[in-house]
Amino acid sequence: MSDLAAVKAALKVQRIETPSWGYGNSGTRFKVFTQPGVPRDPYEKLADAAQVHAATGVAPQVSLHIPWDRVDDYGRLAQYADGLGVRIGAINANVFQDDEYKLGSVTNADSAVRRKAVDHLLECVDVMDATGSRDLKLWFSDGTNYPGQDDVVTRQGRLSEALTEVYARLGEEQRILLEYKLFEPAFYTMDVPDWGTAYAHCLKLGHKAQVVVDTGHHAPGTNIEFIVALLLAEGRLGGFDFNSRFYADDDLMVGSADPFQLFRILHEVVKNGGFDEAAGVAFMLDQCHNIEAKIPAVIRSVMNVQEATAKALVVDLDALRAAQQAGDVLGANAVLMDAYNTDVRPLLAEVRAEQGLDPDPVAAYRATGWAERTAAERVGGTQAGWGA
Ligand code: AFD
Ligand code: MN
Repeated sequence: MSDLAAVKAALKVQRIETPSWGYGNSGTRFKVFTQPGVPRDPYEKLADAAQVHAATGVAPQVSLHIPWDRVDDYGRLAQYADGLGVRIGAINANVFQDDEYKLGSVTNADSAVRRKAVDHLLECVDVMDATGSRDLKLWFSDGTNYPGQDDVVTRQGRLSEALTEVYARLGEEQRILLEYKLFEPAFYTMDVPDWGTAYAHCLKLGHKAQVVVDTGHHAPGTNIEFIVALLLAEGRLGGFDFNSRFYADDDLMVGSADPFQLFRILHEVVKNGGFDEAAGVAFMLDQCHNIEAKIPAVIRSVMNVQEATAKALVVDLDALRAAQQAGDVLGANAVLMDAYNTDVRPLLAEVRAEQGLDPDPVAAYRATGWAERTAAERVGGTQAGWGA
């Protein structure tokens, strides 16, 4: 049986990164519903993220998205974050919103467009130098909508050329996290559609290139934990973009649609050493809150990742391996289900109390009056959203 003291110790050092864009207005292609108190600049986004860390104790890092979070002085922004008790995490490039990128960015047939895109990626590495970020997260919306539109292999060559130039720019401790997505916004082919394509490019680039698994980026029914286990075994799991989906890339609160899948993913992480700091796995959220209040929704996501992690940590791995070795199908499944069916909320309440935190992070946040204060103070200016 797992050593509860070790489980609690592991839960106390867990680090979950929240997305700056999760605090701004967001929506679907049909409508973006604005909310009162939404941040108007990266400083206010960091202030909101700091509320999540204050309530949960495990969310000290915040991903930025450039140009949505562009500022004149990134060193000053990093210092401001430090003053809030948080720090800047991954830098997300954005080569999916400029008009020139309609037919692709780094895989566009027009070399001038490719140059513009690569220059942006290089600008993001400059930002990393200024903020002390380790990770450059690259997601490309590049792809085609119709058979015949462009050549798959030619586009892979353009992608490889761009990635090679950016990889050469990285510092020793910096990484490229290459994120794949099977569908959307391109409807026929995405240029980085699956883990195999991302993995192949990372192998070509070198050890500082790793794969990001966004849990909303697969065909329905995909066994994501299989991909996670294999990438971990190969030393190529750079991190996660956790979110939840019922049908598409819904970017809902983590674990809200399928907590069992989230548990299975974290079981593979724990079992395969992905939870160890040395593994360098970035546990990031990538979600948007279209109708629900943003900060409580991010807190709930962090709590759901904590609960799935706690369940994964209480799996009796010795008993599991013994049953697997013996070919005891039902016994092995029962060991795993025992852990999944364990109510870990009392354990997490103890962990939070031992950290000097309220056992109920959402209630603790609501009691701060932050929502009311920011709704009253953040008047005027332009609320942050996908365009800002
Ligand atoms: C969109 C993309 C992808 C990316 C995120 C941040 O689908 O998940 O990680 O934007 O750029 O959600
Ligand atoms: Mn993502």
